[in-house]
Amino acid sequence: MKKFNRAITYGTFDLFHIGHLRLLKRISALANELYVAVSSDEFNSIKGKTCVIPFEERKEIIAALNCVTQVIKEDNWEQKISDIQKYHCDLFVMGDDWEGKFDFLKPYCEVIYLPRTQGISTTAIKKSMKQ
Ligand code: C2G
Repeated sequence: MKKFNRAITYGTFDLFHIGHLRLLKRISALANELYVAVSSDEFNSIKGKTCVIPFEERKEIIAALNCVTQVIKEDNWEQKISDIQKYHCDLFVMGDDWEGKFDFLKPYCEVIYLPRTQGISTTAIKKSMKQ
């Protein structure tokens, strides 16, 4: 048995890379199940991000991972509390570029921020694609 039953995490996961994978694998080591909320294309434009890979393909990639139990859609900033309650999550995890930003979830579940994988980012990949 792992420390937690069901973890949830949120992200765009555009141009899926080793930093995304390492985060998801580390979360799955903490919980029996891992739910991943993938940002919709519409929500990404609200986040000020333009995606290279459309939502349906980003969702398909995440859903194919052994360590992922379920993929849901992230449509807005406000859905986290209701998601955590709806899916009975006892753990919320994000990379530490979000350190402290989701502490309002602490009354509902454990909140953990894990160190990001250094040296890789979707932005860097996009830049190298342009050259
Ligand atoms: N990440 C990481 N290491 C990297 C790059 C990303 O650990 N080198 C983590 C981020 O910290 C995040 C997750 O991978 O927890 C997904 O990153 P993004 O796709 O960039 O997601 P983001 O735009 O941060 O969206 O409501 C929350 C937002 O949807 C998060």
